[in-house]
Amino acid sequence: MRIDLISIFPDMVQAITDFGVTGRAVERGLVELQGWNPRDYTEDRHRTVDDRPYGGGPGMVMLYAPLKRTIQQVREQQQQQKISPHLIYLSPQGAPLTQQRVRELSAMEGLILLAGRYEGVDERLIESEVDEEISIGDYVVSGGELPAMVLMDAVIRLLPGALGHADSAAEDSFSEGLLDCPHYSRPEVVDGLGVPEVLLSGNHRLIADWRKRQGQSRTRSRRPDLIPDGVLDESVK
Ligand code: 9D3
Repeated sequence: MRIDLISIFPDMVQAITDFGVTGRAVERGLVELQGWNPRDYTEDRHRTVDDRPYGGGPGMVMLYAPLKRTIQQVREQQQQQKISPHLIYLSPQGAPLTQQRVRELSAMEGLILLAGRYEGVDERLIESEVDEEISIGDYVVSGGELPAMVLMDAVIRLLPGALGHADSAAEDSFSEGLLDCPHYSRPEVVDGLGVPEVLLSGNHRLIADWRKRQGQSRTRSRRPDLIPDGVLDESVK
């Protein structure tokens, strides 16, 4: 997969390329990642990427022309690799990102992620170039870069070969979509706090059943919105 990030802070992709699961995926060549700065595609002496909004009001708007030229460069590069990329604008007005959408995006050959700053980008660019607008949730962050990195992380870890065996198995398990069970490790007692007996029993059927019920009851109490009607065992209620 190829992912291009368009941002006035393109170096922020290093959070993805230099660390952890996503860093290893880049090393292994599972994903090719490149940052692009629209400031490099300006044509004025001040390298202007933003201006005041028509109609007045606070804040600035990202200019159409430098973004359009940047997108054209990126599209050219992806086309050289025979890729027709899907262009996503990270925006508070977008549809909230879900694991279902992450799975679909991870099957695509090429993504272009457009991260805005200031109040956002000129609407005409969205109309002519953007395939999809995505938000990461109903809270305000300062720009589209962190949302773009959240999306990249979620997508890249699903690429075949990115995760270790244990993780990929967990991804497929029945518990997908519900909250996880609690986890414990050594020592058996810490500050007088023990470990649930069942986890020390060696009975793997009993342990699997306990974990499933723990996940279900936590989901019921903390995130009832995640539970489709009629899914949980009667006995958990
Ligand atoms: C007048 C209100 N504006 C500023 C408070 C709106 C606004 C503009 C730009 C709010 C946030 C941003 C920058 N955020 C993003 O670009 C963004 C975002 C987010 O803030 N929350 C969740 N998902 C996303 S995706 C992109």
